[in-house]
Amino acid sequence: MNIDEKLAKVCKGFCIPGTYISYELIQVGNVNKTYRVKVLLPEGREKSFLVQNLNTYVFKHPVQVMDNIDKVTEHIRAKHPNDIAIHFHHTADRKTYIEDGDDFWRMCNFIPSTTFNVVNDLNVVRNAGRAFGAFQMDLSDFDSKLLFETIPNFHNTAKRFDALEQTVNADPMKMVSSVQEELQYLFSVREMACRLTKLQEEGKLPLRVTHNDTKINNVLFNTDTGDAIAVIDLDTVMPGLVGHDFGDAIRFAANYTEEDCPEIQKVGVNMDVFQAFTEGFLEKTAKTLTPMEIDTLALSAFVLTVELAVRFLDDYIQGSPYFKTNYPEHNLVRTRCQIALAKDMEKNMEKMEQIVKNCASAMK
Ligand code: GN1
Ligand code: MG
Repeated sequence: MNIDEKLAKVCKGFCIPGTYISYELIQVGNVNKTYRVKVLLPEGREKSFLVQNLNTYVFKHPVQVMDNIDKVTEHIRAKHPNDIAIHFHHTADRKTYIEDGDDFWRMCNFIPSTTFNVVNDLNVVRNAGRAFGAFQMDLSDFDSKLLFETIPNFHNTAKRFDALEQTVNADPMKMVSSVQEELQYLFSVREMACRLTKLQEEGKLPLRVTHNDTKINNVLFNTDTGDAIAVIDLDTVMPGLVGHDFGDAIRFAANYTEEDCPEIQKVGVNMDVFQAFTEGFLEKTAKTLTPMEIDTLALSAFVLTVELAVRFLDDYIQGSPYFKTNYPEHNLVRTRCQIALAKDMEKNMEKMEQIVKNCASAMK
């Protein structure tokens, strides 16, 4: 079956009235495949939907992913019944997914909006901070025991380092000798990068329900006003630390470049973006966070950047089975970009800490 036939079958399976017309591949996201699908409705109008093929190499239990999303979106919807939100279509037997051979499909409404891979508009950045902060606060009364851990130890930085060590020892593609410099840097910052994991294990940082994949392109913005419309990509909503969301968002949004920029001399933390995101995020969360959570926010940006470098490099050494790549060295380029960013964060750590402190006291 070709992709048009598959997508037409998916539309039918989700009981969409009308006929499938065409699709457009959406080039966002490093694991799942996303299509914007056009359907001709019976009344003659065209309508877009979003169809996704979930990556089951990454998500070993995709039904659990959908179950989590259902519960979380219902919880949020109950608090904001009038907000625009993602909702998934159901099959005739009320499932939010279709399993067809190796394919795992889901389908939701298409929300006209703008997304960003790089942002310079500080208003947009502040709104992204507010959106992720509000998302976490909306889930502060959600019982985390109801959630499956869709990817165990997802942000356990120490385990990510252990995994890299194992891959290096196995060296399945004989690539380790070519990445010595990268390995050397990463292992030199291992202790600092594992501080969040350690504090969590010592019970010094509370577990919350977190998004865990807070790239700014996971926020949909109103094209005219720059206001955030919705937080999307709830595949990894799980118990986690506030710093996982804050840190990953900074890693992505506050970098001058995209996360796979090959020109590493351009990579670095944009402190204005750091400040704007922090203002928005703390506006929503400062009153709830513990002093230790606030004190470790700046560190978390470094931690998440190193963690991603470790994951990209681990995947590269294995021949890139996990992340989607556009060319063979893609994961190496991503690794180098994250390392350059981590180095710049080390240099700016005191400034970042000061900004967090100032914003937190202003918001309390
Ligand atoms: C993956 O698929 P996407 O782009 O939402 C990854 C994140 C990484 C990100 C790096 C489940 O997210 O953890 O931060 O790539 N998601 C998963 O771009 O591994
Ligand atoms: Mg994701």
